[in-house]
Amino acid sequence: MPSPVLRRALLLSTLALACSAQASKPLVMGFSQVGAESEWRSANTASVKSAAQAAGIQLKFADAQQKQENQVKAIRSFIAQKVDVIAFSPVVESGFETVLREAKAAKIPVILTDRAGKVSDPSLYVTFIGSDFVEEGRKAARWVLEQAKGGKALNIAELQGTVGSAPAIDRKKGFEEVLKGNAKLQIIRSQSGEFTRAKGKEVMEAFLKVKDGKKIDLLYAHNDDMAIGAIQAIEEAGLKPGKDILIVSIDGVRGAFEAMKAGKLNVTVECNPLLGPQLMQLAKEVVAGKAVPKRVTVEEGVFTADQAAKELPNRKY
Ligand code: GYE
Repeated sequence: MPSPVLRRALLLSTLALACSAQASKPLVMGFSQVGAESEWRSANTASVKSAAQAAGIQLKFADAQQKQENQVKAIRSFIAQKVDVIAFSPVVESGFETVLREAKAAKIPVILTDRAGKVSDPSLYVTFIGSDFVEEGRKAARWVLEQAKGGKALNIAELQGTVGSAPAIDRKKGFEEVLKGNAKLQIIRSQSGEFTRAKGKEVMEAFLKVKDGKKIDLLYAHNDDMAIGAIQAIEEAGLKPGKDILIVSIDGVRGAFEAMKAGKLNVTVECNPLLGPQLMQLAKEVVAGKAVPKRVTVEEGVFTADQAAKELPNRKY
């Protein structure tokens, strides 16, 4: 039988070991990504993965392939695995209420990232980090207004993002808000290109085939990938993108800068996908029980074709 002093020393060292094991246990994050639909998304995924690694956070990553049902399944499986925190970028705005209640009941904090979600009870998520999509739509429209100076009329075609997604809803809203009341700037065609190049091209082809006597003067695409797809369609129709049809899109990915350098895209509104480091920081604070702001936004700019060559080497995505 060890002496009482030795027993106490043994007990203390066992406790210390247990505590340090607890302290070094990595935080586990379940992350449900939208998919791999665009250059933006790939950059966002890379940022989340590398930031998790740098922060010593164990990441359980699930790709929803642009389907809400896959996201709901992924979130349920994160709950079953008792992760420390769940982060996800909602494919569409509504329909997550039930699964978010399940996460709350399991006491797992949820962080919304990139895309907002609509819930009746704001306590169902801790914080939302992402861009101001309405403002991005306004920035695109302000550029359109400049092109229409002197009372020029412009027929506008719009390629919308995924139906029901926050960026598609908000980018349309901000754009229309700025153009409102200007009879010479009309959106004559508008359809979803699902944020992909292939669909952007397909829908633009259809737009160009409509025989109603209205010529498209300007294209507003809710992301660069759809604009890049549309550029192909415009060229195949024998027209010059960036000249015969002016093009404004959103994201600011490398492909957009290359298209601007080639004179085929006129302007891109920046939307920063490199949210990983901020997300990991927030996750640590949330799990540690610290108070965090309910909304965290990202600073962004607007780039025109004449800036493309100079800016291209600085682009990180
Ligand atoms: O603009 C688009 C992507 O949610 C902000 O999703 C994101 C959007 C981005 O597919 O390229």
